[in-house]
Amino acid sequence: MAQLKKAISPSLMCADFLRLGEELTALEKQGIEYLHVDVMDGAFVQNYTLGTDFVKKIKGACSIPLDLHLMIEEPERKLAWFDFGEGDYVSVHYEACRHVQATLSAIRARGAKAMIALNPATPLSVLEELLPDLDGVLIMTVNPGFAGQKLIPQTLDKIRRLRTWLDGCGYGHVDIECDGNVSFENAKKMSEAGANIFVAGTSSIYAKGQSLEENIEVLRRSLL
Ligand code: S6P
Ligand code: MG
Repeated sequence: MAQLKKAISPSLMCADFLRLGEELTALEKQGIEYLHVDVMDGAFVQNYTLGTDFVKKIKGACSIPLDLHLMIEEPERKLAWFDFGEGDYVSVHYEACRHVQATLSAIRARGAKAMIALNPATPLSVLEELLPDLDGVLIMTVNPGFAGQKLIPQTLDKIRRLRTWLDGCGYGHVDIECDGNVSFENAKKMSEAGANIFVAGTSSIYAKGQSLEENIEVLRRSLL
């Protein structure tokens, strides 16, 4: 079993945009590992969120590596629009991309880590020919498009099967990120199933009633 570091990736679409600077400083102080930036194009998913200028601003304002989640059609034609580089993670959806292998290579060529994101209905078998090109797999544990949804339960077993498969065929170093309803309770189950990067949104660190710092502390504890 691979021993990958457990990392938290706050979903910035859930942040308080009127206090974003303060929140980024708090995340840096808390030793947060990545910043999850959801990019939606109104075509691949039924919503619009953060875009190219936001990515550029965050990159210049903060030392935490980006975790760019591109929920956009034909990401292969649009990678150059985004400001990412060495040490950042970039995920493209298998379902949205016709030239997946070439796209993963293009991400790596910029020094970034290449990830494939899979919708809940997309089987793990689509990864078979891509293993050498992958630094990580993002398992959607809800359907992409919106924060505040409920976990699709069978995705827990999908994480478990993926971890077992990766470890068993010499790809134990490949990260598994989970995205969607990563609550304190679900995070523990996802971690036990073998995920190691946790997208934290309205169900955990941006949950109302407690501070960002308190919520991060509770989330870290549930990942031990
Ligand atoms: C959803 C997006 C996610 C959400 C995150 C929100 O399409 O990719 O990254 O922002 O899932 O978290 P929560 O806890 O509200 O589900
Ligand atoms: Mg996301």
